[in-house]
Amino acid sequence: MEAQPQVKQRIFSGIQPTGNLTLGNYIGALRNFSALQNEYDCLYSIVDMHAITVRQNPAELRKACLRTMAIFLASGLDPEKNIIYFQSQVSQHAELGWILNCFTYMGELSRMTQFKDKSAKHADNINAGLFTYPVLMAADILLYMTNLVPIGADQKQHLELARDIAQRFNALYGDVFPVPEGYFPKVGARIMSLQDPTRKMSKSDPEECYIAILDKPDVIRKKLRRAVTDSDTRVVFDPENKPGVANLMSIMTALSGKTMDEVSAEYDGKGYGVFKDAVADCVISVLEPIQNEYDRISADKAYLEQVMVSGRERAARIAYKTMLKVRKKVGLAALTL
Ligand code: ATP
Ligand code: LTN
Repeated sequence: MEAQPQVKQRIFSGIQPTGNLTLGNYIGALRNFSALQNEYDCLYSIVDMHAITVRQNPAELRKACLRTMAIFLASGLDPEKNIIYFQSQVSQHAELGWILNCFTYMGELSRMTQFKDKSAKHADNINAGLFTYPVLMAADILLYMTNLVPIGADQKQHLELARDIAQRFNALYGDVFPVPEGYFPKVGARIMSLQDPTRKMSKSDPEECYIAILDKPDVIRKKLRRAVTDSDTRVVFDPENKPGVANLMSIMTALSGKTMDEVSAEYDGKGYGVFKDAVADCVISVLEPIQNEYDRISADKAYLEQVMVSGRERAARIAYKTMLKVRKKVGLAALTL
């Protein structure tokens, strides 16, 4: 008998088109996206519906969506191998999101730390979407029968909830959804702010706190020179007592492939100035080629449009199939006669 071709496992991940993508997004998520593209069947989405849980300028949001897609492509994602698309253009995300809302408890959502952080940050707009955000994320993942989700450490709690929802749904209706696993980078799952290394680097924080993927070399160098360290001079990995230095070491380790011990042996005793410049060299050598690709790709609007349309169509085909199944299980009216 002929051997059956092995069906590839499915990957889904999303990034919000809010502000400028950072080095944290790159190391925590984007870099893994392209590393996994050959072995898995991948969907990578620009999750614009998640972005509107915080008030956005409409013209800016539209631009940020295209910019994010161009960064996906510039970082090495092949649009033939992967499905790259805008979340809001596949309406089944919202449809499944609603259904899963009915299988999620208020108590579970109130425990989400991102909700607590974001509602403290946007106290004037604590809307219901911000509260149910993790349910839409669960819908994103389950809509494609996803097995693996590459994310940074800050999304672990949301993924756990998606797993709980999948298990709850399966317990009621039979094995509908695979229970998705997280895929976290070994180093750099949580890159910290350059100005407050006890908090995660976030693209919605002030400029000097993060390195943007599109920051020019002189800006990168300046931001790293000003990064908060400590009054000691040792280059050793001690996240508790030396969070600033530990963060810079993580960045270098993640990008260069060197171990913490190698980085320490090379720079300990040379002073923070020399070490920071070496980190800058390393970051620039990774980001500069991406920036060049970005300039080329973002000038080609017709190409971006083509990727957008093809991604949307391919994603929608899978989403439609899942919804036929889910609607049937839950008892909603069939879509076809
Ligand atoms: P915002 O600041 O607007 O909340 P964000 O950068 O935290 O944005 P996303 O754009 O949605 O959030 O993040 C996309 C991916 O990047 C997620 O997988 C997230 O875990 C990862 N990520 C975000 N920040 C970091 C970081 N500092 N270190 C590692 N991974 C990160
Ligand atoms: N919640 C994530 C972005 C996100 C996502 C997803 C990640 C939305 N849907 C599905 C992985 C899978 C964030 O805020 N970083």
